[in-house]
Formats: sequence, C-alpha cells, structure tokens
Amino acid sequence: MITVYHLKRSRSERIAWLLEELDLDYRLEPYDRVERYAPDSFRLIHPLGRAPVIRDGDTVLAESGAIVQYILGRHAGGCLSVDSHEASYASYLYWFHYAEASLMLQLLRESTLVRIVPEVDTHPGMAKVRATTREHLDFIDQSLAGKTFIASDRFTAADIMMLFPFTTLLEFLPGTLDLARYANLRSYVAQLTARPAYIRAMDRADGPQAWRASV
Ligand SMILES: N[C@@H](CCC(=O)N[C@@H](CS)C(=O)NCC(=O)O)C(=O)O
Repeated sequence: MITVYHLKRSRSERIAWLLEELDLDYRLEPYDRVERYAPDSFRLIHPLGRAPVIRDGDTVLAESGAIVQYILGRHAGGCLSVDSHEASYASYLYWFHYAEASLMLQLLRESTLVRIVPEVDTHPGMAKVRATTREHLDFIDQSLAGKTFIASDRFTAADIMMLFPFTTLLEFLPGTLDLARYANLRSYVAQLTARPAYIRAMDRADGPQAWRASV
C-alpha cells in the first residue's frame, strides 16, 4: 500500500486527490506545519524535507509531478493520463509540467518578494513581476475558454497538477492573486473542487474545516 507523507495545506493534496480518483487504498501520514515550514522530522523521510513524499514498498519518491506520474504508470492502468497516440498528448504534457515548472515558480517568486521585501512596490522591478503573473493568469483563462478541462476533453492528471495554485496556495499569497476577472478560471476551480474524489481527499488530508472556507 502507498504511504503519503502529507504536510497539511500543501501540494501533497494532489497525491491524496489522485489516489481518491483512482480509488486506490493508501495510508496518509499527516504532518502539521511549523509556522510555514515542514517540521524537521520530514527530513528523515527525504533529505530536502519538502512535501509531498510517498513510500511504495522500497521506493521513496518526492516531487509532486514525479509522484503523480509514478502512480499513473505503476498503479493506474492508463487512467487519467493521455496516451502518446492521442491528439491531446502534447497539451497534456504541457499543462502537467507547466503547473509546477512555470506557474508555481512565478507565483512563488512574486509572493516571496511581497513577503520579504519591505515597500516592495517601490522597487522598479516589481511592476514587471506583477505583470508577468497577470500574463500567466490571462493565458490560463483564455486557454480554458469553452473548455471543462485544461488539457483534454476529459479529466486528466494535468487538472490535478493545475488546481493547487488556485486553492490552497491562495492562503499563502495574500494580495498576489485576484481571480475576480478570470471567469473561466473561476468556473474551472468550482467544478474541480466539487468532484467527489477531491472532497474525499481534502476532508481526509486537511480536515473539512481547513479547506472548505478557501474554495
Ligand atoms: N516542486 C515540489 C515543491 C515541494 C514543496 O516546496 N513543497 C512545499 C509544500 S507545498 C513544502 O514542503 N514546504 C515546506 C517547507 O518549505 O519547509 C513539488 O511539486 O513537490
């Protein structure tokens, strides 16, 4: 059985959600944050002490995208991914990786500056940083026009990778993300967070009180 080392209110929600969508048994080992960080004991599981991490037999694996791909490859029998012969294969790969490699990078760049630089908006570089975030949001919102799912005409793991920045992460980004003008994105978030597997995963991982107010 897969063990999910779950830091509460973190990307490890992606893994619990995936496992619920696939209806796989898993053991969840929850860790509370110490201020905003993982506790030191998390480094006993993986040297970088970042969540998520899973254990599957002798395999210990970190990095949410790698974990999602591992579970899909080893335990999902082709569910929730897009095969290389399908038309949406490139789109699936793009959005799956964009979520962590480009979008999260940009959002964390902006939010870290806001958190650690006093009077950040007086710095000349900050307007460019904020404009880049808006560019990403415009791009995602336009990409969702007329679509239910980001990468394909069906729900895939790319949707699992893409949701986290617009749910739990918002708690860590005061003043960075205003989704008011992004109607497609807001309805995307609303329909994904209403999925029974998402609700089961979040109730189990973070507890009903912790997440329901944020969606
Ligand atoms: N790219 C990594 C990022 C891992 C990461 O930074 N996780 C955060 C939680 S969302 C974490 O563990 N933060 C606690 C800390 O920095 O101590 C992934 O997708 O797994």
